[in-house]
Amino acid sequence: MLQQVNGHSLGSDAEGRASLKGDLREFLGGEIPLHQLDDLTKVNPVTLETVLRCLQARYTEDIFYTNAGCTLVALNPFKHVPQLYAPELMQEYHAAPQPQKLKPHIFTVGEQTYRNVKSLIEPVNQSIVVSGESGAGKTWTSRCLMKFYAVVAASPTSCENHKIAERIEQRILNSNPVMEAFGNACTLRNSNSSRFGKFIQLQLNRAQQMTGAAVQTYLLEKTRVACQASSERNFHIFYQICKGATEDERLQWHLPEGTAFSWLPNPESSLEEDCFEVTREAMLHLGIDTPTQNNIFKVLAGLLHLGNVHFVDSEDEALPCQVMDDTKVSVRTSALLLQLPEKMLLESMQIRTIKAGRQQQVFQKPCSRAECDTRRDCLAKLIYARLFDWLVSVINSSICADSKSWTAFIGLLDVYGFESFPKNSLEQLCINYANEKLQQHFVAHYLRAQQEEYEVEGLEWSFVNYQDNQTCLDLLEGSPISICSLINEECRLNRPSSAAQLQTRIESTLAGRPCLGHNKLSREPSFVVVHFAGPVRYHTAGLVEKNKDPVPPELTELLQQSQDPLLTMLFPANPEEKTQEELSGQSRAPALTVVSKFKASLEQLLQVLHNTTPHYIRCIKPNSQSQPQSFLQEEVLNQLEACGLVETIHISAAGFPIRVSHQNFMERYKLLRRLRPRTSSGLGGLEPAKESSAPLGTGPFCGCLSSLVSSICFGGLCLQRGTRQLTVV
Ligand code: AD9
Ligand code: MG
Repeated sequence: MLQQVNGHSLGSDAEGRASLKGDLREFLGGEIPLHQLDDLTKVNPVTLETVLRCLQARYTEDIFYTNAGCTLVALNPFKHVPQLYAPELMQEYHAAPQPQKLKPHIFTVGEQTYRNVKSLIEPVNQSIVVSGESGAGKTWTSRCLMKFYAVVAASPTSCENHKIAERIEQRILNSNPVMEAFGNACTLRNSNSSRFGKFIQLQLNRAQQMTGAAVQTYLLEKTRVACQASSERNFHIFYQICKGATEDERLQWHLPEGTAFSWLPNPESSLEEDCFEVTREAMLHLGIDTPTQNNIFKVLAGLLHLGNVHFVDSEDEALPCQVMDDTKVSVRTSALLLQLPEKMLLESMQIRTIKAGRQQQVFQKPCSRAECDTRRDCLAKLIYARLFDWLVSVINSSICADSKSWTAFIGLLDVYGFESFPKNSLEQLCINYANEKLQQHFVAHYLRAQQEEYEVEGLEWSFVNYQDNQTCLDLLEGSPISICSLINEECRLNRPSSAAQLQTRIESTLAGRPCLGHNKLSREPSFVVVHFAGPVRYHTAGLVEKNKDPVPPELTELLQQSQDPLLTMLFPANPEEKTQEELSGQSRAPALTVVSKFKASLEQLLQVLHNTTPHYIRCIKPNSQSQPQSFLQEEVLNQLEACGLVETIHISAAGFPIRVSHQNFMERYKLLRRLRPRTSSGLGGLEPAKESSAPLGTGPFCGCLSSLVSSICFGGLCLQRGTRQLTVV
């Protein structure tokens, strides 16, 4: 099944390049068809156009993976290609003496990463950073890699400390449908878009068997529970419940067929919602029993009814905002499902409690209609976010190995892709900020670090220019003043500021910054950031409030009154430690803002990544309609440009991708030393290279050596750069 592509061997690489001399037209008519070029470093010349044409030629032939030096480019097929992910193929890559000689595949990356863990001294932690824009295939790729490790790193024993005796890797895989049901949703860009970031560490023991895993999540887009952009949807789980519940469950959860819910827009059928059984089964395997599951679904049904509560202005001065008559039943049903006193539920949305003065006297103030809506939405977001965090902790306790049973990990990073919608807010700002940070990690780790290393070692090297996104990060997070600091300051000052004021502040304070785009043609207050992946307009309306993310203390107090077992656990009456939300509602001390918390968790993630050997997979979306067999050049070009793929290829092609230790090198080529008599001038002799050169033939080198060149020459052998000639000196 596999086509043996020998592009990585030294000999064929040299031939490949030789045949590529000249321009692409000559090459196209040459012997190797464009679609057979499995490494973009072999395209000559390397330009956006040639790279694009090569990828397109491969896509047309249903070849979705292509090497680009140190990274793997993954084109989204937008169709099922089961044979591409078959377990036999996984085993084939796993068993291959040199997996890099097989067709480019995510399994090559997976296998190389796996082998990299092993080292003579201590196992080395690895990470695979999967990037790409929304819908490009990051989650799919991560899932496939998890399946790959579940096959190749399977542990021989089943898990004992669990009711269902089963293999740990199966449980790790089961975390995917659960997390996707609760954390993914249909957006304009992707019908299964991850609305949270995820870093999963697959834990390996000394025998390289997977003994557990730990999941870390980032910034769930909880606003989606109560507010969905037009043509978008709520989290999948809500649709799954409504479609998949049995008659009996419908009765229990007050979900008669055909009920319309405000928070369940676009209820027309989609594939994701057919998965209720899969979600339930996976939850069961993770240790969430059926009664607990039913409790979760009942609470979620309670949220749907809460969303149907609508308020209207009234003449009553004491209570100027009342529940719309025909939605009173929704208050009742919601209170019933959440096991809350109905009156208290209603009052917590309609009346604000203010504590003032030294004695903290309590005053009550009726809320406006807008405030009632905000408090209703806040209640739903609060419950959903706690539920999601709790699920993650349950998953972790079910899959995490104890610290003695693992020695290294392979981290898989799947964060939401770069986003630019007609309207962008704080969520997109955070998402795109995360993507900027990851791009910088790539730039710093690969593009900059490599070139600096060559310079330090005095190797002949002409610096390849690349797009450094530091200026954009300075604009977003730099000190002392940046977009984040200005938004945070507005929160801290706690003053009423309009959307227009925030726009003016950002534009005047940060005027002249290169990445602050021109803000023309906008009727609504906004600002533009020129990201590495393109300009994005952020609307300032509601930005400060979202960043504060205040939780009125009455709402937490209300939930502490619930008789529901799940809510009692999520909102304990006497929490040992006050949570951030509770603090932000009660104290005058400035609470951590959403941006600050996100920034801190991102720093932590980058620190972890920094301490691993990274591998990169760039997912590319061939068209924005999610159609198979459609490769839209303009759209792909933008993505190639945004991720600096051409620069990456240039550096990989011209650089020294292979590092071989002196010891290994000598071990392998010591035979050749006998070709010449040993000179008397020290170890191996350091005379200038002679004419007589021994061709290296096929070997593991696809380029040349860098940091070890001096030691190689010192050993008496010199591998000349670019010539593939081993010279005996
Ligand atoms: V987002 O940033 O979470 O919005 P992702 O994660 O990059 O996005 P995702 O993995 O969800 O995108 O892929 C989008 C869709 O493309 C999937 O739901 C699949 O229908 C489709 N896809 C992606 N990769 C493959 C593949 N290798 N084979 C088949 C694929 N279909
Ligand atoms: Mg995703």
